[in-house]
This record gives sequence, C-alpha cells and structure tokens, in this order.
Amino acid sequence: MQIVTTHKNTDFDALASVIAATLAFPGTLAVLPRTLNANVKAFLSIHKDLFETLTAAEVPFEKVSRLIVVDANSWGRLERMEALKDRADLDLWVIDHHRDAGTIAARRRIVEAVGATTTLLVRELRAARKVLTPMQATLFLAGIYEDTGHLSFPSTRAEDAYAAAWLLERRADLDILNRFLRPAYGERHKAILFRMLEHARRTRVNGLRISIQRTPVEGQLDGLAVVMRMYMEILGVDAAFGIFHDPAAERAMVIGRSQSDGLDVGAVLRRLGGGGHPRAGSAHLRHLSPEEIERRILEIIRQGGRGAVPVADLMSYPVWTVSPATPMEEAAALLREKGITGIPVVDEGRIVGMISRRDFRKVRKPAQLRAPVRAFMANGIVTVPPEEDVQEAARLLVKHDIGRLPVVKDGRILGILTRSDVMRYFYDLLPD
Ligand SMILES: [Mn+2]
Repeated sequence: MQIVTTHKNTDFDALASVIAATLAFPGTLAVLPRTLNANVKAFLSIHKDLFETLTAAEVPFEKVSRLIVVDANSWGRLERMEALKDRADLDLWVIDHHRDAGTIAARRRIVEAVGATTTLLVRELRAARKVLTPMQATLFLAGIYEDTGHLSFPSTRAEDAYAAAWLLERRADLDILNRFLRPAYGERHKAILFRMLEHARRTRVNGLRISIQRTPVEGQLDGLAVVMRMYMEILGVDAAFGIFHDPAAERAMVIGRSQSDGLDVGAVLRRLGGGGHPRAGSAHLRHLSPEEIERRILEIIRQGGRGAVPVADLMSYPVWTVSPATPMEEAAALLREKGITGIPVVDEGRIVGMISRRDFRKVRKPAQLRAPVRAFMANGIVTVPPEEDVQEAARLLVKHDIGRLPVVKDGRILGILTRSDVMRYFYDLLPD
C-alpha cells in the first residue's frame, strides 16, 4: 500500500499536491490531516465527493510500504505519521519546494525552489500524459496561485507560469478558483483589524519599516493572514508581524507578511519554528509571552536582515566636482566627457549644490553657458552617510524625485549613489 500526505493546516498547494500525486502515481491513497485551512475546508465541503481521501486514523500503517510526503519536509508538520518514522523498510519520498533541509530523510527527493509544490507534480502529470478533468485542473491551479500570489511573489519561477498555462488549457475555472481563494473575512476579522490599526506602531530595523502587533485573540480563528496583509498595506510598511495570542491557552500564532525584497519573513519565522516564503510565513508558539516573541522577532531581523546593504557598497566613485563659479559650459563638458548625469557643486570642501543634465534645460540663450553653475544648480542637496542602507536611499530618491545622492562623511564626499546603482542592486545585477 502506498499513501501520500501533507502538512497540517493544509492549504491549496498542499491539497492540490496530494490529489495530483494520486494521479501521477497510480495506486496511491490520499491521506489528509484533520486540520485544513479555512479556504480548503470551504472548498472540500462542496467538492469532497470528487476526491477520495482518508484520515490518518483510517490507515492500516502496518500495510504501508511507501509514503509520499508533499509540500512538507519535516515529520513535525505531518499528522500522526509517527508509526512510520522509524521503519527501515519504508520507501519514503519527499516532493517539496521549501528551501530548508527538513527532517525527513527520503530515498527519493523531488525538491526544487519553485513557487508551488503543485508545479513539481504538474511536471509529473505532463510527463505521464495524464488527462485532467476541469475540476482537477482548477484545484491544481488554485494550489499554484495561492503559493505564488497569482504568479506575483518573487519566489515564482517560469515553470510555475508554464504549469498554470497548461492547467488553463485543461479548462481550469477561474470563477470557481477565485471564489475559494478569496479568503474568509468577517466581523471578527474587521474588529481585529480596527484594533490593530488603533494600536499601530512602526519601527525601523536595518532600514526597513516594520510593524509588530500583539493582539489577543480568544480561541480558534482562521483567516488572520488576510487581516495581516490588509494591515501591512494600510500602514504602508515593508513588513508586518502579527502576534495573535490566546491568553487563556498560553499559545500564540505569529503571521508575517512582507512587501519588500529586503526581508524574507519565511526565513524569520523558520527561526521561530514555523515556516513560509519570502513574502508570507507563520509560526505557532507555546509558553512564550507576546512581548518575548516580539523581542525575538526583532532580534532575528537585526541579525540577518538582507536590507542591511550599505550604500558605500554600491556607490560610484571617484566623484568629480565643480565649484559654484565654474561656468556652465565647463560643467557640460565634464558631464559629457565622464558620461555622468550630475556633478556635485563644492565650495571650500562643502557640498552646496548639484548640477545635472536636467538643469541645462533651463539654459535658454548661448550666453548663459558662460554663467556660473551657481545660477542654475539645485540647492538643498539631500545626502546620505556611507552606512545608510540601500532601501532607505531608494526611498529618498523617490521622495525627493532626484537622480543621485552624494554619500558624505564628516562633510567630505566619498561617492555618489545614482538611480542606476540602486536599480542594479534591486535587479540583482551586481557583479559577484
Ligand atoms: Mn506550498
């Protein structure tokens, strides 16, 4: 007997992967945990008859010769599979897209950092030339869309999009999919969101704007991830963490959401025993006060935030400068010769302005080219210290609508951070 199972609090990627595995590897029985997330629960309440599934309690474990684990890689996330854990004769497979090593030592591993585990199973289905029903295609597409944020999360790979296209060709139904992917948001969620907004606080860590919220929630409540996402967007922070604690039960659920490449919330929450992806993650914690959880989250971000790239690592140098008395035509020649778009104007070692190609548009008559740059330069120059991080520098460029930031230490210009320096960083075009 061979079975396939997945993680507790099963989401669409997990459910889709389980069902796809039963098709890709005929003779495999689907075993689902009893805890399903709210969307999947709603979906199965209507579609249950289409999919044959068992619970762990119904499995005669002594007859199981092969266990396929999908969308998970650690024993702790599975439900009631302890009976199989130490069986030497068990043929164990893991099919997963999580980046951490996990605790399951599988004989066969299909583990790749694609956006959704379902994508890896679609690959198997295509190779086996399986015919799908529109309903199966819809479920599998829901799995891919959920984990890739409709193909928009940075974790999305080209193969996720190819798999999605293949499923649309097999008549995946976007109406049905949107109905079930639309998460439950009710009165309780609204009340929690209002409370969180009332108590909203922002902090800066490694140049990132972060908000951490401690919110008491009694009993079980699904769908808090949606609340977190709205909270993050309304506050306009780079990342937000919600610590939803049940005072009576001494347990807390932490949900993290990020909208910046500068912080991988999945990595942060893995350090707390949870998991997730760069933009979304969660962790369940027991016997830790909300204050202590907040302290640990901040500590982890401080230690490892990728947002801590200082502008000194990215800036261009050496820097050419002109004095306020330099004629415009000389400045123009320098811009042309050096192939740059702006030059700081320096007076007695102090930066007093910036003359850029844009300023030459103000020149109307040829005679003005003999005028000093002082007459045309931009004043009130925004500068950054060398240890400022690139996220903050990028914000300054946008906020002041400028193309470059002089990097200044003790009044001396060390370099210039241009818009293209920042772009090279964000598009990962930096030389290694
Ligand atoms: Mn997944």
